[in-house]
Amino acid sequence: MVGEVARDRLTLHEVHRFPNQPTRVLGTLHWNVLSLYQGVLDGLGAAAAHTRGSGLTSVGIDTWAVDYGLLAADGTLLANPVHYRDTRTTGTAERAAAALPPPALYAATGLQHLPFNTIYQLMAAQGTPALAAAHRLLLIPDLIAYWLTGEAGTELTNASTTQLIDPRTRDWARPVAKALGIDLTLFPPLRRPGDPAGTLRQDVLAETGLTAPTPVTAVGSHDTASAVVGVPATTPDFAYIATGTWSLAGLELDAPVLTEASRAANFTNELGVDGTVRYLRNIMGLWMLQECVRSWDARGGLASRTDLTALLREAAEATPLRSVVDAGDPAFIAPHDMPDRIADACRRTGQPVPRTPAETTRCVLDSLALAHRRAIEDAQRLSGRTVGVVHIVGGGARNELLCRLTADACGLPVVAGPAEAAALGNVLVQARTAGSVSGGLAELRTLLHSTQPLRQYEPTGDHSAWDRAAARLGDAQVTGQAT
Ligand code: LFR
Repeated sequence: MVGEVARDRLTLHEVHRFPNQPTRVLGTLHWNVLSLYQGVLDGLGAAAAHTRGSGLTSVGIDTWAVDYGLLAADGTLLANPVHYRDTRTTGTAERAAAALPPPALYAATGLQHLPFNTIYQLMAAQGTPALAAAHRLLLIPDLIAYWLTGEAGTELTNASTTQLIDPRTRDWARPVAKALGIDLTLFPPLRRPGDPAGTLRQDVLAETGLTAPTPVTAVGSHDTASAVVGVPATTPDFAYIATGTWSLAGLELDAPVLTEASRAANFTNELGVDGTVRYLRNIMGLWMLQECVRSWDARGGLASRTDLTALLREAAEATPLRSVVDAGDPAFIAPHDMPDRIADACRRTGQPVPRTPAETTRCVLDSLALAHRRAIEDAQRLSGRTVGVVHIVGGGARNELLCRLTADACGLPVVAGPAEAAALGNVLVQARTAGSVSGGLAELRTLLHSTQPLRQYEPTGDHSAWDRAAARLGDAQVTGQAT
């Protein structure tokens, strides 16, 4: 994505897009990290062509969180990074809890329990040859930045998802690492969004057609941190839902909430840009629908690819709230057989099993809207803040049915867009470092609001129908909490 930013102008051009296709090798799910890096190089080449020789002011990288590559002393990648949806972490949370009880872990890190948090991945990797040989650990965006520049750092917003950062000091939680046997010297020094992160190497310039010097700037390298910068809020009383593969629903706060009630509700205190805290909960998101579509396509063969537009139209006409599932349930994390897992969950909770793809789609979207509502209600209760508007950003902002159902479920107006909030938030932080724009997050958001197309949805319908649907799932829903 190439952004052009001035005081009163903000545009984004998609110059290249590439698939991210994980591969299972000997039973372990890996990222194809070199093919992703090739996609980045091709994208930089397309960006160079787009600017017709005038070059780029800066480059910034964001990706998903928690995953990492291990490097040898000479910088060689020792193994292909493992995908967080791999099940190698099964059982490590129990081992971690024996060394450090969950309440103490939460008090020190403020992170929600997700089975794939980096601490659990590192504990699962203990005793492996790759970890034994590792000289350095780089989170995925830091790994890409290292390959582009030759310089290594650990960007803070993404580091906060490792569960090795204290959100009060915004520095390493050394006692946590010690208790879990994790070697913090593997991580290069922390850097913050807006910090310089090197310049593109000669070979990268030669391959992409860019000119020297092209600086790399640290941004909110966790995609969700950049997406939250990209929320076009005009008032402070907003909640956000960054929807795509995941739905990350919550509030932007000045300080972490580390109470036991917050832990019980499995809320996270990930770090944001400009000293903020992203107080949110992970909800399965459109992954559930993407995986259903993958299963239906596989069953139907190439001849009968799912028509998503038609499917969403039929889902909009399907019976509302016929069955709902807990969209916070970690049972939905792993790939494969999603329609069957959804059917099982409906059966288990005594609800009708969806019979058609349209009914399953409606069940997924109703369930996501219900989980959105629960997260936003919990976030307000736990932080003592009140919300007047919900912003939906990310790819899900294009899904009108999801936006409408979320407005109805929350009983609040929803402002949808931009779909490319992460890319916009990334670019804005770079632009501020470069001096093209100035101000805090409020000023950056004013620019977003005045330049990006947005859609508003007012809540409609019978609000109590959502209460009744929530009651069918009971109190344990939508937390994914480990005790
Ligand atoms: C979204 C995201 C979430 C994180 C998950 C795994 O793309 O970054 O914020 O919890 O992916 O890394």
